[in-house]
Amino acid sequence: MWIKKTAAALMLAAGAMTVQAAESTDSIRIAMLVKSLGNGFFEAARDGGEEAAKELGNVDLIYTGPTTATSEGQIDVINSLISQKVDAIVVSANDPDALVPIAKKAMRRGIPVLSFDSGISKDGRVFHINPSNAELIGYKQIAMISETLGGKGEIAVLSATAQATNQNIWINEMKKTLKKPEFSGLKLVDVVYGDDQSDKSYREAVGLFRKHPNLKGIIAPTTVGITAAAKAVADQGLVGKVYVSGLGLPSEMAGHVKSGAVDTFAIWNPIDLGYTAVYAAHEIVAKKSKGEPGDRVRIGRMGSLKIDGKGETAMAEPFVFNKVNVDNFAKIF
Ligand code: RAM
Repeated sequence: MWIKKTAAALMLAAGAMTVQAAESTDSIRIAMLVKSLGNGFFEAARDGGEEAAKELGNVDLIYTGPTTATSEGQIDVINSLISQKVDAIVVSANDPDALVPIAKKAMRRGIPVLSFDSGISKDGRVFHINPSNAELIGYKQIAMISETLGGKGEIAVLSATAQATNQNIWINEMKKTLKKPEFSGLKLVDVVYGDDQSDKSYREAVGLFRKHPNLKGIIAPTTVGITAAAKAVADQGLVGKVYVSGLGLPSEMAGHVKSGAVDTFAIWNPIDLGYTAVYAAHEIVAKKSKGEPGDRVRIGRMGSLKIDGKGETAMAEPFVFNKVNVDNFAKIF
């Protein structure tokens, strides 16, 4: 910071034209475009992004997203970010393919697009940051509900939107996991979508109870869906009869673990994920890495990311929460 300011002061002495150049290269504007606003998971990712921006010193973070989780809404936002001439976009995509043309347009204009959390297909981004290995995320969710239910019973999935890249990949992995002999006692009877809206997710959960009277478990691979489903279980007097598991934030789930609607759930650190996405975007804008397959991208306190042959990278393992540890983490995210 001191060096940068001194350099700017020296340039100021040298003349007005140099000052303009110094100003335009001074701050890097990185937009974090999330699936939808009002989602605690992305607010934690934003906090991580802000931490990275502060640490890097020359980054301004623009946190943005549509009000509902649609690709149309995200396309409008990207159009406006292109007109604002931001320096980079990190996006959690509502659809793998629908965003490709607009993301390509941004990249043609010199704005690198990275996806994180929920990916854009290969042609629409420099690389994608997975929070964790998809197979493991799918496996963990089946293993958690299986343990709670003693390996037996009807289960359903309450997902986010029907087009969400990340949830669809995880559901696919869950279906593969269910074919393993150790999970043969579990029967997947339905997959429904709450669109990452609390009220719709709640209604879908209640609909599952009505449609499947023998339902024993709901897996919600979304932080919005899991809280809504847990609330529905408690409200309908189903604690002890139907268990909810999946991916949730300890801060939103602690009460539901205590009510008994939830035995275990998992997640990775959303603050670290947001920090990583913004840090990595900075490295690309600053031309410290091209982000090509095989490259390693530096990410500050998180170490580095290695980009694989498909232009993707994965972070840590999902962490499992229960009544013993949930309160400790609830203070963090
Ligand atoms: C919701 C979103 C997000 C997902 C988490 C687990 O907040 O759908 O994309 O990663 O849940």
